[in-house]
Amino acid sequence: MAVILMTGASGSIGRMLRQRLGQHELRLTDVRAGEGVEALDVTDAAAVDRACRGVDAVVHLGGISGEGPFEEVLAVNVRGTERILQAAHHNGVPRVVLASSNHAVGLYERSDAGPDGLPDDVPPRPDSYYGWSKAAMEALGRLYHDRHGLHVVCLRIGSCAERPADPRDLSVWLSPDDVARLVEASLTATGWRLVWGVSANTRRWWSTAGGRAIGYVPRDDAEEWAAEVGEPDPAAPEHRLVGGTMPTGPLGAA
Ligand code: 15L
Repeated sequence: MAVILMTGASGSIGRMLRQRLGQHELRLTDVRAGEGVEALDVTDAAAVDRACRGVDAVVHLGGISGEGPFEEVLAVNVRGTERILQAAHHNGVPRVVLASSNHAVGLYERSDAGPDGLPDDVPPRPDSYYGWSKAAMEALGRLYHDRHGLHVVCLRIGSCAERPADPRDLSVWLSPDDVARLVEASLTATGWRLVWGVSANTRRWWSTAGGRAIGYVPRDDAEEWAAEVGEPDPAAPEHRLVGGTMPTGPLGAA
């Protein structure tokens, strides 16, 4: 059991994790207070520092979760993550799990994947300002690992939802139970790591190596919903590209 500070606890992934990480003492925070959730603006360095006192790990989910104006993703995602890492270091918190995203590398294509799938640690190739902010968060995590020895696991999350919603999800879905398994595994991992956040989907084309290395064993498979979501169009860019439709949307549009 660990004392875990969770940011973004009222978001969709936060809600999934709250129900599934009950064996830990969770300190739930979000930009707005809610039931059992304290208000924490991740860009407020003093408040973040106070929130990090006496915790064993931070699960940092808070931030802008889709494309937005550059200044906004810079302020919230990048500066907010710097505040978290700084406060973790200052308070002797050994471990931070960062919610990165497939959009940090959204412009890779299926043809870039080798026989073992697209590696977890392919260099950044963002598909949007949002994806760029996630790549910057990963780099900040590396800085804090290299300079201060923090263990930082950056999760390159696919499409995390209760159920697959469209044909792309047949490959990139991350189920609620698997995201909990992934975070649980990340809470004992060491070093600085990039790990795909994806379930055991039959049509997965992203490597399983990074997850295996930290003991993440996904169990769910989007294939169960294949008939409902329909078949992908193999010629469509969203089928070819890691980032789905985000790489073809306008830069900076909320
Ligand atoms: C993400 O990182 C976003 O937060 C989410 O809104 C989806 O766009 C997801 O990736 C995805 O790629 O489906």
